[in-house]
Amino acid sequence: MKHLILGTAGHIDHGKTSLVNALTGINCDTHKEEKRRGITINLGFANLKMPNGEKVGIIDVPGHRDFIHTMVAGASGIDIAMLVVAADGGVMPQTREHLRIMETLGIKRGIIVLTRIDITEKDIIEMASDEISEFVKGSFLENAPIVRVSSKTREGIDLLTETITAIAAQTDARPEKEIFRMYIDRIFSVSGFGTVVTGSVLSGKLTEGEQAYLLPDEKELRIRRIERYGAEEKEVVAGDRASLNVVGLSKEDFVRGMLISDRKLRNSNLLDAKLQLFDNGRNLGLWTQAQFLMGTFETQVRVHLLDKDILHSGQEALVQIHCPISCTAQMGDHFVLRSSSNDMTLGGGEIIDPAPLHHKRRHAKDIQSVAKLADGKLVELVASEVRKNHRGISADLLADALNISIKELLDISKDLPPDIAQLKSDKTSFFIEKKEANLIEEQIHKNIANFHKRNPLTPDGRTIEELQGILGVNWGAESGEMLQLMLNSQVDKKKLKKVNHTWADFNHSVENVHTLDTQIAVIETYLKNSGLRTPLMTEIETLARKEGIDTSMLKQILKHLITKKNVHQIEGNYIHESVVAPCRVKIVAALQQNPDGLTVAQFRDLIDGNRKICLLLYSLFDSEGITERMGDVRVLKMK
Ligand SMILES: Nc1nc2c(ncn2[C@@H]2O[C@H](COP(=O)(O)OP(=O)(O)OP(=O)(O)O)[C@@H](O)[C@H]2O)c(=O)[nH]1
Ligand SMILES: [Mg+2]
Repeated sequence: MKHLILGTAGHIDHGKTSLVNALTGINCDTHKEEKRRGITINLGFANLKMPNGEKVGIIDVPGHRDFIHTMVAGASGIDIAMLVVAADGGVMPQTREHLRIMETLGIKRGIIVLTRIDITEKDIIEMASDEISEFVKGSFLENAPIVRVSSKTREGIDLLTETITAIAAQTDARPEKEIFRMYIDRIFSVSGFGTVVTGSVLSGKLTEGEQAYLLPDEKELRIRRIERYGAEEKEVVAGDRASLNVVGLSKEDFVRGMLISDRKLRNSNLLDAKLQLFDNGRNLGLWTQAQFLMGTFETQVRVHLLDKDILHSGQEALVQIHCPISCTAQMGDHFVLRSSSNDMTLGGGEIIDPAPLHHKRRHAKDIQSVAKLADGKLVELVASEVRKNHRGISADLLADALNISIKELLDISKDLPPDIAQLKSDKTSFFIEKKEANLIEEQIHKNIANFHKRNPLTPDGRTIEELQGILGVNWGAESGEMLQLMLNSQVDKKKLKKVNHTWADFNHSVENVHTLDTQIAVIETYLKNSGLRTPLMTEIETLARKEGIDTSMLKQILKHLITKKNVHQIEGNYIHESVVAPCRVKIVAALQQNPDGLTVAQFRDLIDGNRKICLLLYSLFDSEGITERMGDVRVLKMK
């Protein structure tokens, strides 16, 4: 089953609403004001059951020139255009304007309907038909069928239904995109149900019970019930008119232009776009105030020309659009631009970058990169986003930044330009510009080399947290993981090695360091010669200073001696193993003789030392698993 929406278009009073009524039996002009004035003001919704049993959604738009923004909102989600021209009226201003708008919105298929033939002379109908054929030349309706009907007598209505069926068969379903997006075009409360919103599903699908978001507010919603053409459904997909009963949204939360999506999408006040002006004599200067219409979203914007100083009527340019409010767009979204006074449609175009940098100075390089994106290649947009993130970006954040799904991103990642590197882990991927990755690697090596220079006696290098801080690779929860991948690859290349949770230079080795041999010897000899008189730290420091060893170097030397097991650090005291070893032998022998244990005083007598060293040694032997404490005495620890 195909999911398609057909939209009417055409000048006021040419018979659009009457035609929809004749086709479907549904009268779209339901509002009091519409009935009173005899014109359409709001969008109308209907559906047509085709002879093959499938349904096509119909949106009826107003023809009045004051309601062009409503027409744009309605036409934004349609697949097939039905341009309605009264045979007794011919091509009129909004026939022209609506056709241009639909072309701008990227609509590719359509039908032309000549109405009111029951009240029009035959030769006038012929003239109108010729006029319209001439008028649509060069547009997407050039080869569209022209069907003559009377909504009053129903002449031609069956033929029109058949024609719609045939066109629907030829129309491709919307390209599959994963993210669900739907502009809300109506919101109302239904007693017993709560809030209901309707719209044309632009992309993706939504299932009953699923979680969704109101954008740009990011309010969380739940989809309680889904209807499509008045019947309950489990899901809606792109090309459907959907009616969603949502939990978590009240009418007060709603502002025109809001979207429903199954994902939080990024907003921006800046948009890069390709703008085409209509050929109606209006030029644009470097900066122009204009009315911007996209889906149901509508705001005054400032348009900044990027690659031209003046944009002539009928011409195309790259522009940066400055919105006063956040806008949620995707690459390829279509928009319409009207004059600020809202009396004329100026043109329209396509979004290139939904969240660009501010191109303040119109640098040639920036414009070139926007121009590259203008070809509509997603892979270029991805590359450009990666280049904006000097320290790399995860697949998740990248997809979020571009309002695309991770699957879409990973599908095209193999086609990324050669300056972009992809680092893959089991769980995800990271993207970074190669020159930036090289820069980070260089910084890593430089930093680790410096660290070794300052800490020659430790085999350790830098921890990942330290490196992350130093390099500024700190853009999110996963940035450490990206750095880890970069470090692992350096390990594979034998440039780095992993030492005790740190990364060290591959060739770094304490054994190779002899620059401090003299200083080490001074400290070690001092500790050896101190014997049972445990030196105070201040005494060691004084000696070190005299020898030109600063505090940080002293710490390293002590750590080095401890690592080599030449020195013991016990409760802040440093005692050489040559002092400890004979005591160890003596106490083991004595305790073997005295299974009831020895007190500190007895130990003191045994080694002829002081109380302090005895306490320290007992504590050391306890930690070595030789002795254990039993009340006032130490005994041999039973193995
Ligand atoms: N005799 C005759 N009258 C028609 C036909 N179609 C429409 N009309 C009349 O033309 C007038 C305008 O018709 P609508 O269907 O409201 O026109 P519309 O294009 O929807 O107008 P807007 O929505 O305001 O732009 C109404 O009075 C209709 O009754 C037709 O085929 N034959
Ligand atoms: Mg109407």
